[in-house]
Amino acid sequence: MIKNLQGNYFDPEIETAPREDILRIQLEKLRHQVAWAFERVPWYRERFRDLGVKPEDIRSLEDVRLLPFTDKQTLRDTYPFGLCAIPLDSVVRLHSSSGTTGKPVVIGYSRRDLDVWSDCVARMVMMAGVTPADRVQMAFGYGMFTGGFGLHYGCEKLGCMIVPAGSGNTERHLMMIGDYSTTVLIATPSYALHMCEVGESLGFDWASSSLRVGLFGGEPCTLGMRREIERRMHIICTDNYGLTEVSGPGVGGECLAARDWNHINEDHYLWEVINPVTNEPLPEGQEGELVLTPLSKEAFPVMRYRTRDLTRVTTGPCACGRTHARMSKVRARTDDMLIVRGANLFPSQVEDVLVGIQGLAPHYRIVLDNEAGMDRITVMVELLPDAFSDSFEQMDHFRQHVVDRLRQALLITPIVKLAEPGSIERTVGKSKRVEDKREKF
Ligand code: DLL
Repeated sequence: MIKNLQGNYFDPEIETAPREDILRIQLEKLRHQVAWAFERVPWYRERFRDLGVKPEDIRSLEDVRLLPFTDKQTLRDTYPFGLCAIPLDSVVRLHSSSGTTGKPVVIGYSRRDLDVWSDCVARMVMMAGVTPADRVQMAFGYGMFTGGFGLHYGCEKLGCMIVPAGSGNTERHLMMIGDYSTTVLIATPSYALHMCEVGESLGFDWASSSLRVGLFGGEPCTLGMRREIERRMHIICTDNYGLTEVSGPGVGGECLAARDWNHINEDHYLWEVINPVTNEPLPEGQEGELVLTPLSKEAFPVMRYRTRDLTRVTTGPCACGRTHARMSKVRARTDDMLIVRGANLFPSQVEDVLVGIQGLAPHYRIVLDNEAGMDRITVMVELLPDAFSDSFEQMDHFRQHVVDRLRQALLITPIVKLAEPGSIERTVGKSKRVEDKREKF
């Protein structure tokens, strides 16, 4: 049941501020951030000099385009503390995101940075319908990953009772839901799905459990996957978005009025959407790469961070009463795009097809390799126990049906392997669904 579409704000004054006020705050803060980074971080001073830009050149929000982009590589090149704008003894926390190669990306936080971060998280938690009366169970890890601590302090700021269980140990999670009557679950959507499955196998009664809201994030969740979790857990699944380089979770979150969008905390993040190839700005509403400039960062100012996440943004009014812009759910990253025999495809397209086929479980892997110099794509997907049959013919017929559905959507013909129930590895954090074993020529 969805109620309280309006009036459920953590910081009503700013969350419902007229747009012209938001834009004015953004410009003030942008100018301050630019001067802050220029004065304190030699890396920015050099880039500004190369581009012939001075802080006083920033006179309007559009002038953000004068500034240099940053990306993961910038943080690797300046690893660990090259972008730090405050004395290291004023840094009170470090987090990092695990890169797949080389050094991680590390970000430091001042005390004020942590305060702003937990405000942002508290807002988006409340947007999802969570109140101080809720009991929140944490299934993110509390390590260098920003998910655990980020959501923990946001929920605590809101006044919830938080159960810091951490990632993994699904049976213990189920026990805690039962024993502590927790009402909110924080997890990646793929782990939530795994919890559904383990719960069902142990006879856990999701329908009468106390859980009512899922705060899920850290990875994409297709509409089909969301419906699946909602149906099996009997909760409302909400999405929230963020990334380590600009703080962590809390960049944006889903309100209960506009379920397919996440409101961006615009007084703390300036967004741009650009064409990822030409780097040119795109008009509002068009899909492109999200570029973020945090506006309140003391310790690690980051300018025009290239998120690689594909989204579109609207500033149109929202029924929840919030005036902050909304970004569409991130379904893919520019670097997720697979090019298979010249065709472009995103893993989320495969997922969309699979979750729409009765008899398949939402657990799959995509493997790419070469055969005789040609790209080959194999989709391994689990069968639901009920769909399993001893008849080879029936199974092959079903497999062919999956191939046909994928071919219609992707315009290439994959190999499909139907896997036994439970045979595809589950993860406690972010799922890894694609394995690219192709030789690079
Ligand atoms: O995943 C921060 C986070 C933690 C957000 C928990 C929400 C909840 P990183 O590990 O640095 O930080 O990964 C950031 O994960 O650029 C997206 O590609 C992806 N991502 C994060 N949230 C979502 C989401 C955290 N809601 C990267 N939907 C981002 C889709 C997401 N992708």
